[in-house]
Amino acid sequence: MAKQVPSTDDLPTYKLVVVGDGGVGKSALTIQFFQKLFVTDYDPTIEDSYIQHTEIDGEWCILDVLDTAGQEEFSAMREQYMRKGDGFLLVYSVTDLQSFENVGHFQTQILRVKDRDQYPMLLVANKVDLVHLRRVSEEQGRELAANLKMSYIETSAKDPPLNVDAAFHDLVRIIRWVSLCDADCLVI
Ligand SMILES: Nc1nc2c(ncn2[C@@H]2O[C@H](COP(=O)(O)OP(=O)(O)O)[C@@H](O)[C@H]2O)c(=O)[nH]1
Ligand SMILES: [Mg+2]
Repeated sequence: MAKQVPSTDDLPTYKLVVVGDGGVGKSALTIQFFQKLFVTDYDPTIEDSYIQHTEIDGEWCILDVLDTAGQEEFSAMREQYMRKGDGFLLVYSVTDLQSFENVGHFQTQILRVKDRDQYPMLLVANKVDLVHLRRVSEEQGRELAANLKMSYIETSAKDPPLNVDAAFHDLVRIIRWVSLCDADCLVI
């Protein structure tokens, strides 16, 4: 029997923001999560948000996700989401060393906007299916995550997807966890 979705009014909403260099797979991950399909030629300039009711660890919630696009040009939508974001997926591609090296800039930007020294974030190493093109190892990824004091997950947005739901769900778990204590428990 289909599960009953509780009325929207009662549900907590989590605003999640997907950031990272162009081409790392932000849109592919977001669309794989929301629409269960792998996109190969999604317009890199499109910045859009998606909403879904979902059940995570037995608790229903509303996920409101912004798939960001473009680094330089001003985007009012992104500014607003950054400010209101409850958690951030920091995505790089394991095939693109530069995107890995740029992760720190995104974290700095978020912490500046939030005026905090910790915030719910998850480091996402995407495109792990491209084994022969891999330039950033799991060890390097985990080391960076430890340095930036965040959790780490390896994903592939390509079919069959790997850890795509897990990435979004883990971020919600981190947000819930932090809201139960305070930001101090982010220090691993
Ligand atoms: N093989 C593989 N390709 C991916 C993966 N994620 C994204 N891509 C491809 O990488 C390119 C850029 O992805 P896109 O989601 O548009 O990147 P964005 O600019 O960060 O939104 C597209 O051709 C995607 O199909 C992945 O996990 N594996
Ligand atoms: Mg995109």
